[in-house]
Amino acid sequence: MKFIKTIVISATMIFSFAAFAHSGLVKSSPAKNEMLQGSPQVLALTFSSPVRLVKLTLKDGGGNDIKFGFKPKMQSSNQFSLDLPQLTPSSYSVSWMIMGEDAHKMKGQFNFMVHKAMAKATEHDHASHSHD
Ligand SMILES: [Cu+2]
Repeated sequence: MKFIKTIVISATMIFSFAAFAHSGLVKSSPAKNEMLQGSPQVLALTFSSPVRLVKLTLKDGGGNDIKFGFKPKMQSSNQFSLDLPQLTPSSYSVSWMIMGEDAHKMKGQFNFMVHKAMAKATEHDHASHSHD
């Protein structure tokens, strides 16, 4: 009985790995947890295989939706690049949802941070805030 249980657990783990490897975000700009001096101009996402980007939202530290020109497209691609408006200093969270060619949906989320553009990067003081 114990032997059977072990097999079931192993099979579940293998299946999870397969689902994870299916298609996912491999690169972004700004990168996950990146700290920027000043507003980024674009939000760029690279996925491991062609997908449809069905949802993409950007929220500031106060939970406000930042409007930019994202519209879901019918064509699949593994790269997406969207112009951003001027972002004020805050922490931002990006949420995305993709649909693979087999209609498999996957979503994820990452954060980045915009600091005031400074003459000297060394003036940046981390005592006032934290990053996660
Ligand atoms: Cu910082």
